[in-house]
Amino acid sequence: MASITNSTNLITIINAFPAFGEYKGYRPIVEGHINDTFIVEYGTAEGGTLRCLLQRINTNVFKKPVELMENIVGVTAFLRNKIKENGGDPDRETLTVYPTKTGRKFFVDEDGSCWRLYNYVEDTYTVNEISGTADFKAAGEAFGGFQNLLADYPIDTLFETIPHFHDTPSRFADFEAAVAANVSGRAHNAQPEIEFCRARKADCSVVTDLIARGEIPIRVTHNDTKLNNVLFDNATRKALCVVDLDTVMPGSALYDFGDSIRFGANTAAEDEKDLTKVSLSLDYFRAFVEGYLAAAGKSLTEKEIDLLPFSGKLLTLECGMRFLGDYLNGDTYFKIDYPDHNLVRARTQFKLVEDMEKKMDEMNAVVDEVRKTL
Ligand code: GN1
Ligand code: MG
Repeated sequence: MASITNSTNLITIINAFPAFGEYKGYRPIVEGHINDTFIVEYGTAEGGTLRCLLQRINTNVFKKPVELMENIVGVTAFLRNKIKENGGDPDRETLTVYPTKTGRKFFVDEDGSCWRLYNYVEDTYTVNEISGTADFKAAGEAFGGFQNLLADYPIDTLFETIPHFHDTPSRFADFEAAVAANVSGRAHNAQPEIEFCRARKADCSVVTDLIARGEIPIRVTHNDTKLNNVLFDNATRKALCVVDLDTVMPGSALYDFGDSIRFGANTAAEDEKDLTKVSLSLDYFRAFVEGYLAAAGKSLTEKEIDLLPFSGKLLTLECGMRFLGDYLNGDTYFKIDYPDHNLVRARTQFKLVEDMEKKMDEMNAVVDEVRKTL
């Protein structure tokens, strides 16, 4: 893997893109479990600073960077037009991909690493843990709105850049393969967690079976709807822009809804070690349902709305299985900060699944109340 701290390399990469003023420098930002991200600064003729976001695409995870960038350029251009039509500000409400000097959508360096450059949306913040229902309702509006704006996107032009990304039975099979191979030799540390997943095998196929039977539709979905993939506006405190478009693919709206709940309606962080702090907040759940359904509701079917609470549980279980599988595989996929990080993340997910199971009737009641107001 290329050294990302080697400044000569990075300057070469920065130089592959047009300069937006006088080059001032770059700095890494720690964000996400997958890609490497840097902020690049330019001095403008007016004496200000213009910043861009430079990212190395993790091609171990994203094995089809050409298709991935085709998807992102297509979707952001489409969103740009819609935002303009709706009287919004396309420079702040969607990402923009800046091509290289030779007009390519990304730059391949001498090590084969793929780099892309985005606009940096100024005067925004991200939220990692909810501190009130307003932010989470706003995130619901943002992801619901994203769904709604892309409802008439030509889905046939989208590439499935990571096949079976939210195909939970396929994730279950990967997890069983990780247990069987036990490459890290750590399976004995995770017996209760392994049994937890196995006891829920039947849940895994609920959504994929409905898709296969044509009972729920395939849509253009984001597929990684963590709360911290929404930029909030410093001035208005409102959700402004949905980011991290790497996994925009054909999928189910249930994947987007469910993954948002997994991350944002948890009363603790995704990797909280103290499991007594982990639970599903019904208030946060209600806030997200309100925001999401207000923005996307009319484009969803009754069947999809019926399944929203279950999708929260399903996506939490799926993510937990992925963390656990990575722990057993020796931490080859998600970035970790310490040796047991993936096991800790898996335990957090399973504690949350358990709590959602206890609260499923209440979650269903919330959705039934909110849908009546649509
Ligand atoms: C990864 O790194 P980030 O935040 O973009 C992962 C998601 C997981 C998430 C868990 C491409 O997302 O699927 O839900 O970690 N992205 C990919 O925090 O695998
Ligand atoms: Mg991501």
